[in-house]
Amino acid sequence: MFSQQRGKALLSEYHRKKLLHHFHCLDADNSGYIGKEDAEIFAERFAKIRNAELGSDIHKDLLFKWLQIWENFWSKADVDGDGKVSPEEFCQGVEKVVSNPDYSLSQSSEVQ
Ligand SMILES: [Ca+2]
Repeated sequence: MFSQQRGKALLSEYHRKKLLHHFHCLDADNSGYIGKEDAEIFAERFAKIRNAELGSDIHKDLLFKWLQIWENFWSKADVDGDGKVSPEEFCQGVEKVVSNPDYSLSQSSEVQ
């Protein structure tokens, strides 16, 4: 779980804007939050790209994968546990990963 980390701005304004752009791309239903339903929408979109019927094996497989992404990545930034990730939580979650030396993401050195 991510814990709150206030008063520590590791990300520049530039990176924050980039992150918020990513956030809005992931907010598929434009609710202002990233949630499980956005993962479901992505699964539908990807199924359509592959001309797969909703409910087909391809769609089910995509849905499973997108829900895994939600469970294993996006939902980790849900600090207050309301089941959705706000833009602020999203930025804080990324800051947390970037500032954690135990994470060895290949791009982490660029974001400093
Ligand atoms: Ca939340």
